Amino acid sequence: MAFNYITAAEAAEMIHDGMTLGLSGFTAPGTPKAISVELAKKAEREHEAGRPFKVNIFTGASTSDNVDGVLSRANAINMRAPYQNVPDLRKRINAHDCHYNDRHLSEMSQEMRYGFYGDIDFAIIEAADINEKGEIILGTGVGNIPTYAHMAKKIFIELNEELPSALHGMHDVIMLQDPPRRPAIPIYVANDRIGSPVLKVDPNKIVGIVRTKSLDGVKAFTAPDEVSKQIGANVVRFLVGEYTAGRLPKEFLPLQSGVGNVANAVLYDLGESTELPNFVMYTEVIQDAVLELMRKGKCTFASTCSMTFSDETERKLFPDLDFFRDKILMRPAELSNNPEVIRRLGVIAMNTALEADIFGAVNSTHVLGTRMMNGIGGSGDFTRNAYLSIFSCPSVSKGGLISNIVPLVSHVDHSEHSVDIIVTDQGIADLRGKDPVQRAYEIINNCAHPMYRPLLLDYLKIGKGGQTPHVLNAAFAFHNAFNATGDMRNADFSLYV
Ligand code: 0RQ
Repeated sequence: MAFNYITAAEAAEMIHDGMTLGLSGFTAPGTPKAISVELAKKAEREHEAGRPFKVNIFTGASTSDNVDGVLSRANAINMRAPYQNVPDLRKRINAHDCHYNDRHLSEMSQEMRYGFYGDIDFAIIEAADINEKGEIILGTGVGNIPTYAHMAKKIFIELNEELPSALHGMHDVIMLQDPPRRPAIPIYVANDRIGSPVLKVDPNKIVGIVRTKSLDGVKAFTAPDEVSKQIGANVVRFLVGEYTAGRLPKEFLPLQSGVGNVANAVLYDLGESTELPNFVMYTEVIQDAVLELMRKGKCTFASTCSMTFSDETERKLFPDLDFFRDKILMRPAELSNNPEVIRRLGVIAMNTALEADIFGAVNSTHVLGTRMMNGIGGSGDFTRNAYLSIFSCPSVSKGGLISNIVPLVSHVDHSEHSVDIIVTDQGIADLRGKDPVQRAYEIINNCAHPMYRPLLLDYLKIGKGGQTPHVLNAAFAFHNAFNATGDMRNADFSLYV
């Protein structure tokens, strides 16, 4: 069938106040880039005319400034899920201008199908190619688009000329069946393929194709700072210790790694390690470091939801896809982050904390307990189901004014029941097989910054017993001191006990 080629502005005109949009992609890669920009302009015009205009936006994970940035500056987002990381949207969320539903990424598709969020008016899909049967070669990220496309009443395609059709064969597209009829997921090794290389949609639902031409806009990593390097070295030291002690199988286990500079530094260090064997990844994002590890042969395969590469790396990758086609498989989030598969494969999960407490609970999302940073993302999907769950963070933030090891986390994303190892620039705390007080000494002595250790030990001393000896009215003394004086070192337990 002949498709209708339209402009992004024409597409935006078809989207009305209160509608729900489901977008392809996961992080910036794979996320549509043009219609949302025109939609933001439309929202501004509508607001100037005194009319309400907001839409609900569902994605795979975070997007880019072209979606969350422009739309939140235009105050055009009503409901947003399941993850974001854009400063302007963060401001809207914390000001309650936007309802943010921070969800486990593996659950978003199924919850959408279960009807928890209502209908989808438009799916917007970034594509490398499409044929008249509605078979789409997706871009560099998948996210939840199989479900959104299936449920959407109408579909827009953004056909991005920067994306080579040689991406064909790098996707494993599937929509899982829902309970009570979901069969076992037949992934027994990371590179078992169970879906289709293309996303099939009903061509009659496609109301317009918008031509675009732009890379994903991910910035290149800066060289890791000293603290990130130290954390990376400590994670690798821990893994080497486990491997040589025989607590990891000879062929090693698949790795999951979060995003950011620390995650990138860890992967570089893994690549340098001569004591660890070659490895595969079962993860949700792969960053620049992974491509280099693949060229070296150190990482032999990656199952992921997106290739979160910088533009510089994408430019080098696209002419070389023949080399990478059997080494990278991009899957929907309900598969890349699937608890059943993560548990079966024995994934080693490596994620980042904002703060951890002395008993092993982790806060990944809320700055000082109240302000949303990004969201839980896929960290919970992996942490809860991993063979080994590792969290890392610097021992202090803001030049030492904040200790990232605190008596009690100000918000819990990952409880002590799910966290095995905490790593900071100071060292490694191994929480396995330890009771709460043993864990507290392990964390304080190995992970807390030396300037905070005496204070944390004091907190343990004022405890009056119990399995987890918290002193409830003193448990937030660090956070209260920061709020009152701008420095957690001013925590004074005598004020509370
Ligand atoms: O603030 O930027 O003003 O200096 O928080 O801190 O150390 O640069 O951390 O960029 O690695 O992000 C947990 C947010 C870490 C991220 C988090 C301040 C600090 C700085 C950022 P400045 P860093 P990173 C894969 C899995 C959840 C989702 C997830 C995240 C800023 O990793 O969102 O894991 N994780 N997904 O100064 C107050 C503290 C603080 C603090 C740091 N304790 N209190 N401020 N900061 N610690 C990805 C996906 O799911 C797609």
